[in-house]
Parts: sequence; C-alpha cells; structure tokens
Amino acid sequence: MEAIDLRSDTVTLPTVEMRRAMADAELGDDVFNEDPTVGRLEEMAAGLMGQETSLFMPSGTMSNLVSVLSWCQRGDEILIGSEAHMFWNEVGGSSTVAGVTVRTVPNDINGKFQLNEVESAIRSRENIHFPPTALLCLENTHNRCGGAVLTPSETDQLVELAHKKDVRVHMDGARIFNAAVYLGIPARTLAENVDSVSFCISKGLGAPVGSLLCGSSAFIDRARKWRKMLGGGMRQVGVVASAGIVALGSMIERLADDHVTAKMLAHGLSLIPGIRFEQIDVQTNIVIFEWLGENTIQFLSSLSRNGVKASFVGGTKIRMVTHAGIEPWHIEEALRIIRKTSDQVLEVKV
Ligand code: TLP
Repeated sequence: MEAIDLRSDTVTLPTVEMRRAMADAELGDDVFNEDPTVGRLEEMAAGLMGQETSLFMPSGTMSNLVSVLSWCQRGDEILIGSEAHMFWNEVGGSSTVAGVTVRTVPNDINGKFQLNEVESAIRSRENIHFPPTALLCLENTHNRCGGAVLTPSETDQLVELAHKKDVRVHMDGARIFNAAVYLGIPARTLAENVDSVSFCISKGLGAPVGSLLCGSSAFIDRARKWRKMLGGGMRQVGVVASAGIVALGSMIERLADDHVTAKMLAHGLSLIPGIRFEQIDVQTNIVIFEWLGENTIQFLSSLSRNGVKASFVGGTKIRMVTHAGIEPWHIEEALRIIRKTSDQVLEVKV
C-alpha cells in the first residue's frame, strides 16, 4: 500500500476538473496583463476577500515577501508572531531581501496575540533612535499553532489598534478558507478590514501552484513591480490560474471534511501511549502533538518506514495535516500504524 501522506495539504494533486480546465484555458502574456484567465482568477480572489483587487503570485512565500516590500521602506520594523510562518519558514526574506528589522511578539498556543503586547511593541516614528514600526503581520489559520483560527473580532481589534498608530496590517491567510469554513462565515469577513491578505490555492484547495495577494489598487500596483523584480512575472500562467478558478469554485466547502478527519486523527492519537497534546481543541486540518519517546526524528523515520508520513515541527513536536487525499479509512489505518510504531519504539526502550 502507498504511504499515508500527512506531511502537508500541499501534497494534494489537481482534480480531473482542474486538469481539464488547464488544458482548455484561454491564455495570454500575463506580464503584459493580457492573460484573461489570470484576470478572472484575480477578480474572483479580490471579491472573496472583500478587497479592491488582487495579484496572482507563484507562492505564499513570495506573496508575504512582496507585501512587506510594498508596505515598508528599508530600515522599517515589522511585527510578526513568535510562531508565525513568516518568521520560521520563509528563509528570513523580510530582513534579507526587504531590509526591515523583524520583531516578534509572543503568540499564545492558539496563535493569538495579547493586545497590550502588540501595543507596547509598536515603536514611534518620532523617536530618532527607533526603527519605525510599519507593518503588523497576522496568520489565519495558524500553521505552527495547530491550524488555530483567528475570529473577525480578534482581527478587527488588532487592525484598529495598528491603524491608530499608523501601522498597516498584512494577513498571511494561506489557509483562510479553513478558518472561514470552521467559523461558518464568508472569508471576506475575516479579510476585508486588513490592508493586505494573501491566500494559497495550492494547499487544501488542491490547485497545483499559486497564491493570491489582495489589497487596494495602489498597493497592488507596487506589488506588481516588486513581483517582477523578484522574477515572479509569469507569462501564459493562465494554464495554472485555471485550476485556481476551479479550486475557488468547488473546493472550499469540502474543507469541512478535512476538519472532521483531523478531529478523528487527534482523538485517536490522544489514546496512544507516548503521545501528548498541548492543544485541547483541533479546529481545522492541522494536528500538532508531542512525542514523549526519546528521538522525534527517529520516530518519524520509523513511522515513514511503516507507511505514515508526517512532518517535524521542532523539539518533540510532530505535525500531521489532513487534506483531499485523506478519507476516514486512511485515518483508521494511520492510527493503527502509529500505535504499532509507538509500541515498538517504547518496547525497545524498556
Ligand atoms: N507552509 C508549508 C511549509 O512551508 C511549512 C506547509 O506545509 O504548511 N504561510 C503559511 C501559513 C504556510 O503554511 C505556508 C506554507 C506559506 C505561507 C508559504 O506558502 P508556499 O509554500 O506557497 O510558499
């Protein structure tokens, strides 16, 4: 049997409908703004986020970096959650490429900030010694905090605070549709008040490539120029945007199935010796837990040899992500394999 791949929802493959749309897509040169399929996807994305317009990007990482470049001057400071993807997993692009200083604000276990901690981290433009705070970055759902959801009122409070201090807000909404489906509200409600938002079509939505960066026309004009500088100007890219149109039209509601399988997985894992959960509630499709045995990396290799693939978060933490390729029976089988592997490893130790 093929391994059960729980490393990420990025492993999803395009559906038959996506492949057909890709074959039939109407194309043009998108650097000249002449690809009609990209135009349709960008319009759809902006509408879903309640923003004026949007730009098709090759990846979520590039969307976040271009957002920093478009909001900040060299020497500005940005505020990022201590567990944020932008801080941990984007190769330090904000400081290296955009030339900003990155200041982390503590995230709690659910990826949330304390308002007073954000407020006291914001530095005034008037003080000659300080790098001015230009941007606050939010993440919804929160990857390293087990797919936790930020609600509209939590977001709006942060936006209000930031705007009062003349700071813009970018939301890394790579999995914003998971948050919207969990809360049972349109994604727009989570994104319309931030200054820019990016989301990925290549994760739970199943398209092969891409991210949409959304905001005002003035912001997107600047972003288009930065995208070109980074080498992200793409030509007949409607060939992949077409799959994104199918993803937005048909793959959002089914994310609820991934939340059901994630809950099932978390419940089963909590009954396995050697496994501990810090987080009480799994809200969306990401399950993070601790392995209490000796060597987390070795445990992951044993799991992989036995037929379950998962990712290393760091220290004792392991991540499993559910997606369109995972049905309830895969979870039952995965749990059987994980229990067997845990028993083997713990037994060897005794
Ligand atoms: N996350 C990937 C890995 O990089 C860890 C994953 O498997 O989850 N923001 C968030 C919140 C993300 O989770 C990711 C991808 C990105 C941005 C970057 O997207 P891509 O991979 O398109 O550059």
